[in-house]
Amino acid sequence: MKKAFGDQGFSLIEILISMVIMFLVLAMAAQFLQSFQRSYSIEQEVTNMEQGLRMGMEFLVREVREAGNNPQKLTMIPVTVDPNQDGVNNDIRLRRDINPPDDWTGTVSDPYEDITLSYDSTKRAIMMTDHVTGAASQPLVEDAISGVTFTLIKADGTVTTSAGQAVAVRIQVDGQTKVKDRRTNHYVTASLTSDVALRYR
Ligand SMILES: [Ca+2]
Ligand SMILES: [Ca+2]
Repeated sequence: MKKAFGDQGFSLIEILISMVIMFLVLAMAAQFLQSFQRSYSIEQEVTNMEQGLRMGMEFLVREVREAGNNPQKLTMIPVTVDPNQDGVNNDIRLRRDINPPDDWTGTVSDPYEDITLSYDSTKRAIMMTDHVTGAASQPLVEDAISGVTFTLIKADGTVTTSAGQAVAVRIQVDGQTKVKDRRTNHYVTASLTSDVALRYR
């Protein structure tokens, strides 16, 4: 008399079904791990981008705050927005007397006293050019910034193009992740804005 399969162990069908279930569980686990990894890598990208934004903004605020520092009443134009005059306000020229000694001709002539800060879309970075030393532009905060805008602000809070009327420089720094969030198929973006009072006013 033939014994039922159930009495002596697993039937072929049972083994097949349990293999299929095991396979499904493994596949689900793999999928979960993969999506976790994806979200982790975009989180890391967002953190990097936000750090770059903060560093870029801190740097720009520090530099703009020094504009017009002028203890010896030298002749200088402290702030010029769009110094390359291409109509895009992603560059600013700053003059300040911050390093001794000063020459008697009344110019800002020491390193870092006459600089242009500008946005480079190729490097996705802020560049600094020192007009005194003639040193080549140096990229700062590379690969995190997607745009920089400088705007002159009047005492009543409105925008002006006249440096003579400006009491502050509004700095906007935009950031964008290097890769897209695969869940949304979009880059993650963020912006910071800061008004820096001009000290020569
Ligand atoms: Ca420009
Ligand atoms: Ca000086």
